[in-house]
Amino acid sequence: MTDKPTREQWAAAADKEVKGKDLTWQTPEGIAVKPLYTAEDVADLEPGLPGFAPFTRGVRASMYAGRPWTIRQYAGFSTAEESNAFYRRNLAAGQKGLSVAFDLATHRGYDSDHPRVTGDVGKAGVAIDSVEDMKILFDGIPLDQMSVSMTMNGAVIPILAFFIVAGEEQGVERKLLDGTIQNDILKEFMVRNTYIYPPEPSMRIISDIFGYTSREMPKFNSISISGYHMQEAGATQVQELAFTIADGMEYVKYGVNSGLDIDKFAGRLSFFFAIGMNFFMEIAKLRAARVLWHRVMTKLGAKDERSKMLRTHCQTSGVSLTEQDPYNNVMRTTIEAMAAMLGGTQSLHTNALDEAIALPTDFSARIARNTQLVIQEETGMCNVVDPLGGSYYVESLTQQLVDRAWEIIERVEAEGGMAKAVAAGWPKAMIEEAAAAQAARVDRAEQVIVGVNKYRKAEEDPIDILDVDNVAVRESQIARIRKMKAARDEAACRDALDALREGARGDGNLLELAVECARRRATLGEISLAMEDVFGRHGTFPTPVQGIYGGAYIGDARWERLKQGVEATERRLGRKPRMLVAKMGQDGHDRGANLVSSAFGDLGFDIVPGPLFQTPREAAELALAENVDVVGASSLAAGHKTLIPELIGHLKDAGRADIKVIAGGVIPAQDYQYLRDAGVQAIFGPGTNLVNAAAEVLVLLGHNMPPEQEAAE
Ligand code: MLC
Ligand code: 5AD
Repeated sequence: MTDKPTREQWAAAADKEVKGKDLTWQTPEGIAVKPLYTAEDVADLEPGLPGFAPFTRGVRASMYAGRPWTIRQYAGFSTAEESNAFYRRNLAAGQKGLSVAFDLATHRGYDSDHPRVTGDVGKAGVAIDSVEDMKILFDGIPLDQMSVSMTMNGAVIPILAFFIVAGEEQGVERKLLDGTIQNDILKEFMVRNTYIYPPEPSMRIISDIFGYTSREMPKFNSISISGYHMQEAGATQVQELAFTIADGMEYVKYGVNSGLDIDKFAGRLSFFFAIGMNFFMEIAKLRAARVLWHRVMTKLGAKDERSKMLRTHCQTSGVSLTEQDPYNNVMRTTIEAMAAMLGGTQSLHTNALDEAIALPTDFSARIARNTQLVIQEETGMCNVVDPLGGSYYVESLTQQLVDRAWEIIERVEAEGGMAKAVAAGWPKAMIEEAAAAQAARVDRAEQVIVGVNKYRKAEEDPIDILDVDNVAVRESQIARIRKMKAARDEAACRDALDALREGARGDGNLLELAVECARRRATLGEISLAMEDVFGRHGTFPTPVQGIYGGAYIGDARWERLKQGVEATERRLGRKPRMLVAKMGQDGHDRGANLVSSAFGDLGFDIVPGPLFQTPREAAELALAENVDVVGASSLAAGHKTLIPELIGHLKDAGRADIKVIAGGVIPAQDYQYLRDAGVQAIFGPGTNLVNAAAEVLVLLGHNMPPEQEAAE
């Protein structure tokens, strides 16, 4: 009998094969992943059994063998009628739960007739102005039988009130309403930006919802504590994990401080994570999240095991998908969906292949949904609980993620909790630094994106995409608002709104008061405004990170030439070339804008980072006041065809047609000519290399760039 080979012998053999090359992989979260894991790596680790604390292996004993995860596709666009029809088609084809995407006007508490939202109505989600719209949205969908998730954070009070009243008017008792409201404001201040009120009253709203739902809606998940948007904004998995768990802790503390018994509401807290392309890391992340939540809830004094059980929804990663060669996105989503289920998610959304450029069509939504159906019904993957349990690598990664996330959670706690950390701004800065570092890795092709920075096609084949006519949607919404207002009992509606305003001043339960407003046919804008009268509206200014993107290019010959180009332009202009990075409409997706500001700033441009949510007129006024040479309009929520031409019109009216306007973001190729005809001088879609973009802008500014130097490398 020969002796078993040792780890040392393996190392020697591997070393020989690769001639001594170091095979350790340094992940973006700073974890050194070795090429081999063995029993030695997990000697002290015992993951336990599924359905038992600390739930490393899953929250149910039987997991998918007993019941597969919920196929819950996030969707919404145009009017309530159109979204309702889309939901019904999807349910008929195998989807199991609903998940509502609202438009940005709704998110930010504006009715469709508000002048600030002309570009946003019905675009990134469905327009909901009142309980009448909500009733249409769920027409023919019994709310006591279908679980419904609603992604709403800013205007959470009116939306939840409309939902409750829509149920009431369907004949469904509140106690039977099943679903989830996102209701996670901390990550809005950090990364997603659809807040309305300042932090303090926003946190009160959450406690009020915990209070109301724990009393009245025992089946309803009162929050979906979300790391998804952190990863989308560029967070590493460790950051996503740590800040999400820390957010959860903060909500629990607020709930307890508002007088609630922890075990009365904690069992209905739920979570939401992104699942990106780092396959094993994502699986380990979900396992680690459960361990961490069990740990913190025990610390916070929960007794009931259900309070310590982390149940989660997952969505495959939007940012991992590409405009280029879009069918690759089907494979990416499949891999991510597998990671989500191997990690033990309770509910899953799989993105559509046209994600990088538009909302799903029936065609792309079918493939996305079928991705889950194929995994559930064809592969046998659901028959064994936590099939990766005991994998040396996965168990070891799980523990490393727990440890690293715990370090960040301890820092948050030492500094007084997540609300304070968010106010201080360091989690956001940390995420933006990770985003800038990642952008540089991708632009330098150190991180491969197939079809974008490697194996790129010479010619892209256009795909059919969904286009929403927001002018028509807005008109029909306005007509419905008018009709409803004409028919309502005006005095009763005003009384209900006054009571809400008073409740906001005092300590009335805001949701309870808003339910009465909804019954009285108050609109979303009116309910929001009643609270805004007391709480005010919150605004922030971006602070782009410096030196991270440029730092990755130190010593790079082309980067140096571009810097010289910026300097030459500066000499010619008598000052640094100045660019306003503008965000117009209610589109709060600021990752792209922040990256452009960082990269261009590092190259020597003078950047004016525009505030979020400007109207085209406000953006034009800022451009004039700051005397910029270029306005870069970043658009990710489909408002570009309305907002950018309007901006150009204002600049022209002011006699400053010389200011160059460029556009970037989620802009389908189909719209390029329309924008060019409107005067847009350059368009940068998803997957743009920022160095190439800067070169193009310098040429626009009249810099004479030797062409052979500026061909994209
Ligand atoms: C589950 N059940 C089982 C079982 N598995 N029973 C026996 N044996 C098993 N193996 C039971 C559960 O106990 C539960 O009942 C019921 O079945 C439903 O299962 P669930 O696991 O709770 O699933 P679900 O209802 O789908 O709830 C999942 C959730 C929830 C808890 C994560 O919060 C949710 O659906 N979240 C979705 C969030 C979402 O869609 N967000 C979209 C964000 S998009 P009981 O009675 O115990 O409840 C976004 C993008 C943007 O945010 O715009 O930025
Ligand atoms: N319909 C479907 N998916 C949507 N997403 C955003 N809005 C919608 C919508 N209306 C998805 C995208 C994005 C993530 C935040 O949610 O995948 O990345």
